[in-house]
Amino acid sequence: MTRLPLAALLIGVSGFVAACGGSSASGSTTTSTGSNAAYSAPAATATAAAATSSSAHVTTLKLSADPGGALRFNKSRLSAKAGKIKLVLTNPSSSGMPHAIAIQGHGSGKVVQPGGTSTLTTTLKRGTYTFICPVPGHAAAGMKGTLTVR
Ligand SMILES: [Cu+2]
Repeated sequence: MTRLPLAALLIGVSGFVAACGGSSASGSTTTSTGSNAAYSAPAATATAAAATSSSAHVTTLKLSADPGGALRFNKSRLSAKAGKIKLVLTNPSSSGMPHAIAIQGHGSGKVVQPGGTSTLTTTLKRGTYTFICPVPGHAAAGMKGTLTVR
């Protein structure tokens, strides 16, 4: 007695689910393909624009450590638009010592040996920031500069 209603219930439920899923799937495919085109066209455009602009907004700034072994970067000033900023520091193989790139208060790339590249990606608002080499003593010796975010 209990099995029958249960089975019937299960069949009924699965039938329902199938019917629901089937009809809503095909229904929404048909309906919302049409309405999608009209409705989510702006949304899709916005998403596409956001994706494009977010990747376009990643400002990559390249700099390098002094190839002659001095405790300085080859640039003391950098500037970028507000948003996602990627700093790429090349540590020339002739530098003879480890270096890294960091922005005070906004993270640090990893310390890399000569021949390596230290990368830091962060999101910055407008303002003035100090980029440094976080290896102890390097910034104090002059391995730093100013990053202006506009
Ligand atoms: Cu350094």
